[in-house]
Amino acid sequence: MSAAIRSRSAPRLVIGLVAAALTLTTVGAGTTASAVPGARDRSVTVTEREFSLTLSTTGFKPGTYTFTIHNAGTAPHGLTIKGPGVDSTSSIVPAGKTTKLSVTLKKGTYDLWCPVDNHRAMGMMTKISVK
Ligand SMILES: [Cu+2]
Repeated sequence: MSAAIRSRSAPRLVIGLVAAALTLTTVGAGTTASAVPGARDRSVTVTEREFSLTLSTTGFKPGTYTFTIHNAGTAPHGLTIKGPGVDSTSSIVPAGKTTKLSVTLKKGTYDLWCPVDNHRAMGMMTKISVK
């Protein structure tokens, strides 16, 4: 009987170790990708809370940007970007979580807002100018 119990718990330990190894591998791969020499780092962090959108960058040039949307509030939020050639909406982010949205910006003006309920009218909106 005791041998059966032991053999049942052993695979669980192995699965735990494999999961830990996979997590480390994923983190390592991400770090390597962003450190590729010559790659342009066009990333913007959007901090969202009730009820504001704050961008880490205000100067935009034409090109592809990855917006990292961090929900620092207590309600679910998201991000819509609309302007020349772009009409994209991120997934809705639960409180404390982060998601990403990549868009290619051209010269012009883009509106950014939270598409959840009436958050846009409550102040979760901003404009960016791409020059
Ligand atoms: Cu919102």
